Amino acid sequence: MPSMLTKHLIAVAAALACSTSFAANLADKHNAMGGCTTCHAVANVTPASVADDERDLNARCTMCHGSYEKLANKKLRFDPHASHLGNINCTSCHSVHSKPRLVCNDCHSFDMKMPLDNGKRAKGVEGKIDQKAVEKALANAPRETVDVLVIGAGSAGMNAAISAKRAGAKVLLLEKHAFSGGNSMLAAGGYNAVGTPQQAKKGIKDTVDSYVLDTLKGGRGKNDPKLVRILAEESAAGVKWLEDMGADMNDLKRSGGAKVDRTHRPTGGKSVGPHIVDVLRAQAEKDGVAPRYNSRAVRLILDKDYKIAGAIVHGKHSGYYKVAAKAVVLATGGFGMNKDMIKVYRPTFVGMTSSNNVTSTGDGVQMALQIGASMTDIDWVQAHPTVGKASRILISETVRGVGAIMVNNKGARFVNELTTRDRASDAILHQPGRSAWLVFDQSLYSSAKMVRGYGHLGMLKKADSVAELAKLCGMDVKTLTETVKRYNTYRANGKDTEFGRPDMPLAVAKAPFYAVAVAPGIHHTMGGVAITPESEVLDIQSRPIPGLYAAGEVTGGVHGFNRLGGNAVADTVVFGRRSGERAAKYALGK
Ligand code: MEZ
Repeated sequence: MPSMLTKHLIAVAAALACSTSFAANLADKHNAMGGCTTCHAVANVTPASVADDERDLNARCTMCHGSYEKLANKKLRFDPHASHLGNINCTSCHSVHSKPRLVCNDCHSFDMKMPLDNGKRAKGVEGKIDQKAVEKALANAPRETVDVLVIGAGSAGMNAAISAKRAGAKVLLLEKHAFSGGNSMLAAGGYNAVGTPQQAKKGIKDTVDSYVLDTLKGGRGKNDPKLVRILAEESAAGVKWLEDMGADMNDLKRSGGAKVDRTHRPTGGKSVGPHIVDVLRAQAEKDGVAPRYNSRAVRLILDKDYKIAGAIVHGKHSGYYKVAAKAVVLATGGFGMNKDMIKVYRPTFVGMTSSNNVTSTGDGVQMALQIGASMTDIDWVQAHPTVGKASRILISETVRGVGAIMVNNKGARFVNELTTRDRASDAILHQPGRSAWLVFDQSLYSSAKMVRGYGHLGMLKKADSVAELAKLCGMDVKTLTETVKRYNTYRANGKDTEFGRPDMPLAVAKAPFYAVAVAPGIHHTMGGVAITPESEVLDIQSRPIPGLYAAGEVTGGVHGFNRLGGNAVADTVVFGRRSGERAAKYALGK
């Protein structure tokens, strides 16, 4: 049975195919209306006359076609103009000079077959680097000069750019993709913080020490304790910083491995990532540090004293050029989507699905390695236990946090659902079929917006009774019925005597009942460039490389062997801010 999403896409594909105006390519159609100047500012278009971020082109698209709001077809179940409202540009999806096709998988990586998908992925993100052109650009004078160059416009990069700008630096923020967000955009669960008004309001007693202890325990004691303490100490200030920009962080829940509720997220259980990425992007625009899209840093430059001097950048239209910078912040994310790096650093995960954004290709690690940076914990890669089995969509830890149980393909529970990710993933991989189901009821479905989102995408099985649900999912009816009954008794008694689940916020009791198939997938690369508490990148002799800073998933040391849910967003905000401030201070000689 095709999923709801697939059915919808088939309808969109049919509409595209029938539309004569889409027959060849959009350029022909636009040409007929007035030539190149319909879309471009000049008649004799050359690559150099098109800005890499395509801002002008996008302004022209909406000038004629109307805003995203106007284009959104409210009658459609899925309309990217509505779901991506303002957070991507027209040219992120529509390439005017080529035949129209559905490009959802260029970014989303739904595992399901897409109609009108020719299998070719956008090249901008991972195209082969032309080393000769890099050498040529290195020999040339810089095309521009800044104080601080920030590479990567996910949460870490945008936080760094905003901080550096506010500290008085001239900043350039680069993003290799056509839109901002990176893996942060996909973060569902929340942001771990201690000592916030949200915790006080709920009467939650928490301390920095407790946060540090949970994080070290989750990381099997392999984390850098100094980095962990900074993460905890500055976590609440990071929440306030986001709130001052307009973020809603008012919902509070518990993530796996935490002793108390300290995971902050938007009201109503909305996903945290897209929300804070929207807030940060708007703030970056306001502060004059909007990301320059379609611009990939490919090489870091050192001067003769082994100090950072800038980077070589590849612009989608402008080609290779040099940016001179006194300081560089690497905020390029992890390498969960780089198959070659996974093969080298975590061979046991070869072939495993991944929840990551297509941008997570390890560029920062590779550029840093090239100039002799030191790596820490580089082979520690986290599998998230619950990636959607028929897609690469992450089923957030929140779903278990707010009450779902996890059963195997027979219908039996097999692990404390709130244990750490490495243990939960390992437990699933020991079950028949190496996969599992999350099972929950209508109360949970109604309480969390993100869960309704999975329903919207057609990922959920739904039935009026537990027995029917078991049949629908191919589980053993008696096993699932008894599992649910036993779990509800544990909840009523306040003690899970079977698996020791510490928190059971909801029973599985109110029809209809739901299930979603899940399996472990590569989620976070804990290792990366080694940094000091000041976010300075270390060389192989553990000395800071002057002028080079890093933050977020490109770094190692914060999370140890296993990252706790909610600590990635905290990491990007705390160390993003820190790296930006420190880089600005260094660049300005303060
Ligand atoms: O921090 C994360 O990776 C997280 C909370 C993910 C999730 O399951 O939602």
